[in-house]
Amino acid sequence: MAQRTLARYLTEEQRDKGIITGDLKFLLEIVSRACQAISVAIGKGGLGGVLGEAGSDNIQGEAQKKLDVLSNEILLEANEWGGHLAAMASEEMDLPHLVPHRFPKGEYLLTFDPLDGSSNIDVNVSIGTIFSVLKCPEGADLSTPQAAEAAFLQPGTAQVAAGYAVYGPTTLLVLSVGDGVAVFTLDREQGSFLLTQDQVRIPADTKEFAINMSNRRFWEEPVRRYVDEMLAGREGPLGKDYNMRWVASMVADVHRIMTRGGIFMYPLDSKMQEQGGKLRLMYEANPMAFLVEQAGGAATTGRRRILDIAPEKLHQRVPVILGSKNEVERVTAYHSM
Ligand code: AHM
Ligand code: MG
Repeated sequence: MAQRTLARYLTEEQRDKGIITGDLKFLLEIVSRACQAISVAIGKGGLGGVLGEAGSDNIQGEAQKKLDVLSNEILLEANEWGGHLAAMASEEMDLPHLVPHRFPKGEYLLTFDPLDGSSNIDVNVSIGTIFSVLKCPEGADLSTPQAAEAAFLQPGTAQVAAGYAVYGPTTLLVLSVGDGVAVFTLDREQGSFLLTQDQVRIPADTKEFAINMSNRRFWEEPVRRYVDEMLAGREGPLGKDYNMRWVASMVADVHRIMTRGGIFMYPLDSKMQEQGGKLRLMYEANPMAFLVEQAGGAATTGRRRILDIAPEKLHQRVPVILGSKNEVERVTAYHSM
């Protein structure tokens, strides 16, 4: 049987289920090409002069790495000419990027975190790209980048596709077009992503959690209670021993959960009370929540389902708790006691 490339998978989804359009297929194929280009740049490391600081700050005041800037440029350039997009928004850019006048415009909006896990770039640990696709509302004002922001402010339930690439020992593309989650592995010789797993399922129960424990003193009581119960192990109220993992690249931590279950938490803490959390709704929380739900897991802020949040601004941040359903439901319930 012929190996299923990403393009073939998308064509079959289009033909058999009718859930994606030709433009969406093209868009996802282009995004996957951009991820391949990012993977090549990352693979060169010190030889390609791509490591280290870029010497600039992004909109959130975070120092940009050279690879943050390069990955952002690769995604913008790959996507602006094809006629499938109305506009793009990125974690690394203050305002949306409009399709230049010289190119045709399409009906989709693309948001991305071009290089997630920036603190892991220079230490050769897995990093990734996260993306989300929305439909551009009819009649949206795209006359200026400022005006275009409103078109993006749609809840996560409106996503038509979401995915991430992990640049690890292998480069993977994990994708959902609203019909379960599929995993593609980059065949470097062939230069294409091949389907290696379809209909990923996250087990409802787990014995593994992921959280940055150094923030413990800043957490809210429900999260502290839940983590303390897990640490108490077999003798504690949960009656089992837990293992802990924290890569500090959301893509890698979420991918482990996709593979063998677990719970990931970047909860609200008193240090970032004002910002609303650490992770970004449009570039990180929504696409990951979409994928996790499509794989049978759950994703909340502790207080509500992430995908139901009506965004107020492009760079909004939210607390994130996601993964194995029963565990996410347990800690979410603690927030309402
Ligand atoms: P980034 O997009 O600037 O890389 O930040 C997001 C990352 C996530 O990938 C990860 O879960 C988190 O930040 C790690 O934060 P911390 O360094 O506080 O553990
Ligand atoms: Mg990120």
